[in-house]
Amino acid sequence: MKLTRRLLRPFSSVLAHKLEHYACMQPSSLSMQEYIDIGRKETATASFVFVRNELLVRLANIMKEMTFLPAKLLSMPSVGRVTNWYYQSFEDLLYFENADVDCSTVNTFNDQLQVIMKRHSDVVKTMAAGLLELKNAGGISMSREPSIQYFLDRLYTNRISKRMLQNQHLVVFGSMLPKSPHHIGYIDPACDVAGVIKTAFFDARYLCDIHYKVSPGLRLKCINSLNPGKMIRVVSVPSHLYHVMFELFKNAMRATVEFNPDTDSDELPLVEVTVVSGRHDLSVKITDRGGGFPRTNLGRMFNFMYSTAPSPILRNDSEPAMAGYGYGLPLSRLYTRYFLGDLVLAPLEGYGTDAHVYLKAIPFEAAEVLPIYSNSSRQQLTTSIETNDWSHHLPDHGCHRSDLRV
Ligand code: W6P
Repeated sequence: MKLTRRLLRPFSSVLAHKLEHYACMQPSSLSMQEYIDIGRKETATASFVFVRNELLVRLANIMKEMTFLPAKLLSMPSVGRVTNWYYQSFEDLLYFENADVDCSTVNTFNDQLQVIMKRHSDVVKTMAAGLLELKNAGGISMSREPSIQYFLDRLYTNRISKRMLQNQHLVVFGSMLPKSPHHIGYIDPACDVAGVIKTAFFDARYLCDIHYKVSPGLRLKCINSLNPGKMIRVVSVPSHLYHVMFELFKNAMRATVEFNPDTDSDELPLVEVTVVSGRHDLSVKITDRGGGFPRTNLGRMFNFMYSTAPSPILRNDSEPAMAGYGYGLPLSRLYTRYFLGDLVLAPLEGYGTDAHVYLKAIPFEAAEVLPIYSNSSRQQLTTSIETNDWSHHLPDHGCHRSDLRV
């Protein structure tokens, strides 16, 4: 059977040894400034040498964590497909480990990177399918669910970081085209934040109009606290910002429309956005009057396992494109946290919701947050927390561990 063969794919002892070797090395976190400097000053061969090693390290670190996932999860067909992609890519990259550092190697390497990027393009979708398979197979002990959330946060952060690295290399030193000539890979050194926000808003509004025939308008306020009156421009990854804002706007619009039935578009309460650039932070507040939600729901809105459930409360299958509450919110928060920003929801139940997005405004400070394989992460993955030592669950835990409070 095809599946069995895949699951039993031979993994040579050489490869196993290399995996241990690279998993012992710590990923190097780069700041936005360092990414820009590499793009501007480095040579293709120097970038190759760095990316070759760093990708192997980042791959090995997360692959090592995968091996400690609950056996039942690992045995799900879709999860097996994902893990095989990782082993395949690790092997593909090892091929370059001792290659001559010259133009021809760099060209072959770049072609291989494109293949790897494509191979991994459906990781999120396929892992989601794997979680659904797990659920349909009777699920897993509640006490192990926090381990899965912990792992998925790290898997997707690791994935965001590798795609950043690969993309930067391929745009600057390969044949991949940037979105605009002044971009350095994914990075826009003078990102027009308000422009990205408006684009995300009108794209979300377009979907909202299709699904509900109505949609709320936008009130956008921009405050450049350092240079009053001047446009806000920061070093940023516009595609990440777009992804986050688009997700938040879909949620805000859906809530606004559903909380105000039989209301024309021009009567719906506006979605209000405030953008403020400070010395350290770029802050965005998105205020909707969509009725908010109870504070106790906060944790589950960022929970991958919970969001996998085709739950009638959170899912409406007749509205796939505006469904919201899928993986959109947890992934968006990972995008913001990846460069040391954050995403926080503050509901006012019965009235509306404030969503805050924070990004680092200083490119030296905007450094990658990367998962590092260690004894501690292995413990998080393998320990089940059965007993809750608090009388009640508090909002924002989102899971069953009492040891998460800081
Ligand atoms: C809601 C639920 C939500 C999630 C994310 C952003 C805004 C909103 N508004 O009611």
